[in-house]
This record gives sequence, structure tokens and C-alpha cells, in this order.
Amino acid sequence: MILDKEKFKSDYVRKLMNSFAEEIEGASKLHKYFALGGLVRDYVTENWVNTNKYYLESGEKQIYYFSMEFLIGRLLGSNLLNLGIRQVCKDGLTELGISLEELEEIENDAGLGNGGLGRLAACFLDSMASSGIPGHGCGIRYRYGLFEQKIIDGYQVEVPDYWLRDGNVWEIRKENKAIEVRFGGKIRIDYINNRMTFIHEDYEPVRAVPYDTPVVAYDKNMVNTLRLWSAEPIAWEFDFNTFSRGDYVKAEAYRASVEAISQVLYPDDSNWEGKLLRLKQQYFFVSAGLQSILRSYKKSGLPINELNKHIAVHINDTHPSVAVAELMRILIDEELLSWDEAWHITTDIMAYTNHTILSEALEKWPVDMFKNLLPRIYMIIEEINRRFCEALNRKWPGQWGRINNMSIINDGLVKMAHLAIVGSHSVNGVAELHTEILKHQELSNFYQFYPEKFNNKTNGITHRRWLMKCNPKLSNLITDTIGSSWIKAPIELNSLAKYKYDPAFQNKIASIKKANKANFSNLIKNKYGIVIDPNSIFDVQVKRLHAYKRQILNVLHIMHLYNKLKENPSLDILPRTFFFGAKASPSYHLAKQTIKLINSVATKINNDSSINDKLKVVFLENYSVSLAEKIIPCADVSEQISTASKEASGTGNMKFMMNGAVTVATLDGANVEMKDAVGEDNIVIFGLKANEVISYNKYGGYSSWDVYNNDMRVNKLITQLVDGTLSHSRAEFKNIYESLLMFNDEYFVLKDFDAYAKAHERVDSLYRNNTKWNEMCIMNIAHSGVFSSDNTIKQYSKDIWGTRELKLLPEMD
Ligand code: 26V
Repeated sequence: MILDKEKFKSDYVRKLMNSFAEEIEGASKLHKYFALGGLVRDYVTENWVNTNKYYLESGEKQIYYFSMEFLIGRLLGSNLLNLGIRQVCKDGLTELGISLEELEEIENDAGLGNGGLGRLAACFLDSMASSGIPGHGCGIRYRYGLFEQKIIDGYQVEVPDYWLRDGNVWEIRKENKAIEVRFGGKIRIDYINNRMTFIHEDYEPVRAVPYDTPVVAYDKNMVNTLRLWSAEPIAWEFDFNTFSRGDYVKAEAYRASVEAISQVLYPDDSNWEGKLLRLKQQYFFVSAGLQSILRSYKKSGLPINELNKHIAVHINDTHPSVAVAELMRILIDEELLSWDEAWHITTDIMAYTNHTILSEALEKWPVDMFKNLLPRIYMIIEEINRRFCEALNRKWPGQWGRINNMSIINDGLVKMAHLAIVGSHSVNGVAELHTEILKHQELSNFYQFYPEKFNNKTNGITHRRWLMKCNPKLSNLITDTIGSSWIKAPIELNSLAKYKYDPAFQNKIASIKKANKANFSNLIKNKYGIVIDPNSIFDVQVKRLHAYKRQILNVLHIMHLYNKLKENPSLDILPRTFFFGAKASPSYHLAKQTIKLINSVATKINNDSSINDKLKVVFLENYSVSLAEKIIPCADVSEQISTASKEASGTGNMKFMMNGAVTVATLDGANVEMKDAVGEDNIVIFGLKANEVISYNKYGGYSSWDVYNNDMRVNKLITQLVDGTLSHSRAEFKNIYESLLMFNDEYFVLKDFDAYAKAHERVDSLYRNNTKWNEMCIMNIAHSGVFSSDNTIKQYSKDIWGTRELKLLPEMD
């Protein structure tokens, strides 16, 4: 948008006055932030209204991205960027004596996700809007996001994340768009007009109230919508009829049980199993979302049997897969379509993405629980399954083992991944390797039955947040060097490759990294009191804590470097600072123990002056989107070291690459494609390959005891876990010790240790050659454009959703 500085200043002063009855002099930072956010929202509202009107009137196909998680982070900076008014606002505010950066820091992160899956959904929203695709998010407005992490004495302590405490300037509550969602009760079957009719009785109604957040496109007049649902009790009449008059205790219990639905985001916990509330959450937002889509579709006057021409629904992991049955229910019970018509429309609308092969993460619900909570939905799933099993039996007559294995309902469990596959026309993995593993290992039966459904869509990241916003110096340098066309076509970053050998450009790249590192070092000193050397190699591993991601491999290697330095204090290794950031699920003990281990190692190393500050370890408390934006532009080395085959894609890997870090990686997830894009000279690959891991898992042949007995470095490290070196209590790290030895090291940490240590020796020697290192950084940035989520989302749009990319919204009258 075009905005004049003077106009902005007067708008801002007025907004502050109208919102808080304050002038700049007396206003708190919080109020100044809210006035700015409110003003930015005002600036987008007209386009927002016009966009919605256009979508409704034109019948343009809409895609709704259903996700339990949207890990948005902060919106002020990215909205200013997408509107193209950041600089003018910054200048205007400076003249008013206000620092924009300080106001940006006031905003609470919307941390409505655990990690990659939720952040991917947020990147996709940004890319859909910026590519002109009519695409919206649908999810839950959790009152509490993922917990806030405090580190106390080296241990993770979880504190509720009440992100809405100060209010949320971006959302609008749409009271008039509330929907009723029904739980429990029973189904009475009746014949009305000769049609078998299912009547839901004695159910518990819940009111779903939508809160809409604008999703602002980059340099386009479109504004899409993220709609998050909040659960509220149905008003007074319900309490009146259902409970005896004046029974406040019951009414209060009802209110609490309803509000619990949107109270808190579940951590992706190994203990989630069978959590009734989680299933309630899923049905709650899916039902509300689909009902509201249908309501607005019907307003447009288009016929119901053309719904699939105008609507697409994406199922982000299995969490929203109950959508298949809910849409069937609406089409059959409410719109009175036949089963076959409804099934055709439903499967044409639904598409499903799988985000993990870890079997613990695949959702299965006990039949009794499911039936009680969602009786009509259960009946529909039974019927879907009956027809599906019949079809299987036609293809593979009598192969009962295989049919049982593929059945949606089996062993007293409802298998949500199976429902999603059967009920969708598209099933995709999130990186080439991952999709191949799905097709030939995890879901091979389904692939044989439905080969046409399977496809790959490699993940991506929005380069607007993960380069332009978080690393403005680098972004400006790129534009100064190759022009600005890369912003709209990030693949054109590859023009930077020409400057690979240009010493002046190399120096500029190096000095930007240096400046970013110096800034961050100051922040670390102020926040943690740790003094780090900004000239040391910044080696970073930030991601959820999980055994398969192998933070343990990293920390064991740091201990190994420390051991070497203790043996030989004049050892010639380059100074390194290792950064970790990770939240562990509250009930995932091994993960929490790993955090304590990292902190114990940090305390030991950071306080040992005999190693001449050659090593430092920093655990970044409360890793979040906004912290990621600070650390990623500083990284020299990006740690992407998951056990091959286990990381579906990874997206942090791409963010580091785009900011010019060199990746130490296993050939897992999207690392494989990063290697292909950047070339093997510009990435440091090590360790077992996916097929080797899969083969060990199938046929055996690995014993961690062998490594322990034969490699004296490993032997020492494992012993140090339990001999009092790191903790007064020898039992402190016993679980880690046992997982590596007694349980045969499920994630091949010891097996890969030697290769990993060698990979780091390579990093050390590459870094010594400044010129070579700068070349590598440049090549990484230059080849990162293919990992922009704009690229990914265009493939979803074309191959799966059948949506169009609109250039601009036509002018509205
Ligand atoms: C959930 C659970 C729950 C039970 C305990 C173990 C466990 C482990 C992982 C998960 C998360 C599953 C879904 C997920 O977040 N997948 C991530 O999706 C990203 C976006 O596609 C992808 O880049 C990551 O590789 C993948 O782990």
C-alpha cells in the first residue's frame, strides 16, 4: 500500500488517542504497540472485506487448510513487511520518538503449535495469500499456547503460556457467525418421506465462536482469513432446559467442560493416547469449520452437488481427519444427498498430508470412547469401512491379514490415518525420501491399492519471514547485488551463484554474519550473563527435543571435544559456541533428561577456564518463532542430524540454508534435496543412510555394546554419564545411559558417532579457509529459493486443490 509518512504520523497519534485517551508522552509501550497494531489492522480491513466479498460473489475455488496447530509467532513485523510500509512507519515513529523494534518486541508470540507441523501451516498461510490463492486457515483458538519453558537449575519447568493476557490486536470475534457443535447423546433412526433419517438426541451442545485474523498478502490487495474457533457454553436456555432450574453447580460444570475444549494446546506427547479431550478438540473445530463453510457456500446460491468445484479442504496430519465423516454427515443428513453422491463430493474435496512415520504419533482412538462421543460419526465411519473392506476383498480376495491391517476399525481402535487416506483423493508426504518411505514401507498396502493418490510435496518456508524480515541486512545486500526480482520469484536467488568468487561480495556476506553474531552475543550477555566470543563458530541445533533428532549425539560430541581439550589444552581447534534451543514434552522423560544433560555439560564447560574459552555451550530458554528469527541469521553451522528415515522433512534446515549457514546433515528428510540443490561440496553429510537404518531395524545386526567396547572415546563418554563427572547424582542421566546401551541405541547415536566427529573435523578445516567458507555460504543462499513455501504452495494448488493464483483482486465498487 502507499502510505505517506506525515499521514501515518497523524493516523498513529489519533489511533493512540482514540484507543487509550493518551498522548505519546504519557503512553506505555504496551499501549503504543496496541495503537500501532490496531492502526495496521485498520489499514487492511477494507481489502479484507473486499476479498471476502469477491470470493463469495465470484464462486472462485477456496481452499481451507484444517490444522490443529498454527505456529504464527508475531504478526506486526510481517504485516508491515507484506504491506510494504515498514520503513515509512519506522521513520514516522522515530520522528515521534518511538522505536519500532522495541514495539515489535512487545507482541506475544502466538505459539499455537509444537514445532514444524504448526510452523509449516503458518508459512503456508503467508504463501497462499502472497501467491494470490484463495486459501484460509481453520483451527482452534487455544487460550494457552504451548507451555512457556523456564530453565531452573538446568531442568525444564513448564509455565502456562497465557499469550492473550494483554489482548490480541489482530483477531476479530465474530459473534454472529457462531456455530453449534454436538457431542454425545444417541441416534434414533426414523423414516421420514421414505428416507432413513438419523435423529440426534440428548446430545451436549457446544457453541463455537470464530475469531478471524487477517492474512495479509505481500504486495497484493488480497487478505485471506485464519479462522480460529473458541468453545463456549450455549447460552442460558440450554442450562434452563437441561438442568433443573437454578442448579448452578451443574451449569458451572457444564461451562467448565465446554471451555476446556479450547483451553490448551496438547504437547505432542508420547502420553497423548486415548485423551478424550483431544478427540473433542478435533471434532469441535472440524465440525464448526465445515458447517461454516457450508453455510457461506449456500449463501452464494451455488448447487450443493457442485461443492467440490468450489471448495477444497486440506487435512494437516491425521488430527482433522474426522472431517471425512463430518462432511459425509452434513451432506447426507442435512443436505439429503445419497451416500454415493456424498462420497464422490467428499473424497474430491479432501486431501491429506502425512507428517511423520513414527508409529507412536499415529492417532488411534478406542472404539467405545469414539462411539460415545460421536455416535453418528462413528456410524458413518463404520459404513465407510464396510465399503472399503469390501473393495479390498474384491481386489485381494480372502487376504484377511492384509485387509485387517488396512481396515479403518480394527483391534477395538479407530485408525485416523486410514480414514484420511480412504476419504481423500490425495495423500502426500513432505519430502521425496519421506514419500518414498510411505509408499514402500509404512503405507505400502495403501499405495498398492491407491497408487494414484500418492504424491510428494516437499515442504518450504516463507522467505518473507525467514529472510526478509529476520535478516534485513542480508536481504538488502541481495537486492543491491541482483535486483529485487527474487522477492517475488525466490528461485532467482540463484543469480547469486555468479558472485561466489567475488571477494567484495564474499566480504559483505561475512561482515553481515559477523554483525548479526555480535548483536546476538550482546543479547546473550544481557539475558544469560554468558560471555561468548562473536568470532567463534556459531553451531546451532534448535528444534523440538526428541530422541530421533539426536540432540544427544551433538552433546556427546561436545563432551568429546572437551575431553580432548582436557587431555591437550593446546589442541588446535577453532573456538566454537554451541547453541541449543528445544522444548521437551512435559511427560517425555528422556527428552527432559537430555535438556538437563545439555545444561550440565554447559555449566561444566563454560566454567572451566583451563580450556581457554575454546568451547561454550548455551541453552536458549523458551525456543519460539521469535527467538528462531534471532538465532538463525547468526548461525555458521546448522545441525540437522536426525537418524536417517525418521525426520519427515524438517523445515529449520531450510531456514538456516537461506541465511547462509553450512549444514551438517544426515541424508534424511529434505536434507537430501538440499544436498542435491547446493551440491555435495557445500554441505557436510555424514552417517547411516535411510535404507541402512531400515534394514537394521528389520533384520538386526547392530549392537551398541560393540561400539562401546571398541571405541574408547565412546566408552569414556558413556561412562561419564554415570560416574559423577556431570552430576552429583549418578542416577541423573541413567535413562540416557540405558537407552544407549541396555536398549541398544534405537536411534543409532553411537553407531554414527565416529562419522559425526569426522564431519565436525571437516567443518573445522573448512572454516579455517575463509574464502572457501564464504563461497559455501553464498552457494547455500543462492540455492535456497526452491525451498520457498511459495514454490511448495503452488504445487499444492495446481496438483491437489485445483485453486487458481489470482494476480490482484478486481477493483470493487
Ligand atoms: C508427534 C509425536 C507424538 C507422540 C510422541 C512422538 C511424536 C513425535 C513426533 C510427533 C509430531 C508428528 C507431526 C510433526 O510435527 N511432524 C513434523 O512435520 C514437519 C512439517 O511437515 C516436518 O518438517 C518434520 O520433519 C516432522 O517431524
